[in-house]
Amino acid sequence: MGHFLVVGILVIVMAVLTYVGLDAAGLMPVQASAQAVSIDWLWNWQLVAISFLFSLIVVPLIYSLVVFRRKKGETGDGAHIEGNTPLEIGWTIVPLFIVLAFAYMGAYSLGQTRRVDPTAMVVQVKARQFAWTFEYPELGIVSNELHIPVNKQVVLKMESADVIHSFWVPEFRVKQDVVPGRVTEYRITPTLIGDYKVRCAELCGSSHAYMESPVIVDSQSDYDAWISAQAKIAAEAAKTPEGQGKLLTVRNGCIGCHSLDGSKMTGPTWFNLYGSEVPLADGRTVIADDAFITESILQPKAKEVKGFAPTTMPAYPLTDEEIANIIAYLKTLK
Ligand code: HEC
Ligand SMILES: [Cu+2]
Repeated sequence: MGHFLVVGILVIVMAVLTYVGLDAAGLMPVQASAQAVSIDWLWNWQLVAISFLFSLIVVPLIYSLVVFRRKKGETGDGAHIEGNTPLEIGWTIVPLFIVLAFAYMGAYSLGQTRRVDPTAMVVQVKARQFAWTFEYPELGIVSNELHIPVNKQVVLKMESADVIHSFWVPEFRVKQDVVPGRVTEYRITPTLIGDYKVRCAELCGSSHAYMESPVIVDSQSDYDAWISAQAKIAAEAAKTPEGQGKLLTVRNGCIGCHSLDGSKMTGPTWFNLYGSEVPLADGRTVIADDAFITESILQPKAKEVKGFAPTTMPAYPLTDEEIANIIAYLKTLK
């Protein structure tokens, strides 16, 4: 009995130390949403269970190795033990209840994260290789940054233009796949003002690792200011062809692959592109005029720019007017 008492105490001490260590390791980023509360609660109980089970295995193991090792001159066999029915019933029933308890806690936590606020604000999200676009349908705003007001539920209605992506902001905890041909929903009630980042959490192609966009949780007044500034920009842009062209490149996610400042991304930069000589993979060069740009948008595979993979750019079936607007915009980038 003395051994059981000692091992029992050691297991509890080890479990507490393991839990305190894991908790202090700061495995989670800050908690920035109402949904994160129930997830962190569940996670915390998982840590308790993990710490206890770890100790329950490791402590008796090490204790036996040390205390029951063969002493000098000992040559006999150990005691022969044949089964123990109460023990077997015990170690079946107790884990059964623990698993059932965790199933209940998991379901409860899932329910909490899916809680619907009927007044939630809607933002439309479009995911494509390799950019996120956010549309505020009631406000006519399109952006590559997601701005949301603090302490208000937002529902993201998400669609993919190509393959499966996944919307993940670690500080909000919840994650949702974006699947082509379907609209998936992501509900979030941000509770902490700050700058975060959405990352794509589903391997979606060569530039998957760069598929991230700012997610900004604003105070209500900062949010209102951002909305009115964006609305003004959109209204102003809609008046000129180049402004409309710029909006099109945001809406279609072109700037997920093309930089405006000369830096190289998945695609060639647009800085000083119009009228320049573009080297092609087959050794020829072409002038980036209206015809070449139009062809590059409608049939990206027709001419391959040197140093880039033509397969990465999807064809965009845009109208003549839209393409003319984009060209007008490209001309301004110098
Ligand atoms: C997935 C990444 C990606 C997206 C999104 C994308 N492109 Fe491209 N684009 C490329 C790559 C890579 C090339 C170079 C290879 C080639 O010629 O196809 C390219 C080439 C081009 C060219 C050829 C001239 C040059 O040197 O830049 C134009 C013009 C262009 N893209 C316009 C657009 C427009 C307009 C959009 C949005 C409607 C767009 N692209 C969206 C990757 C992309
Ligand atoms: Cu992705």
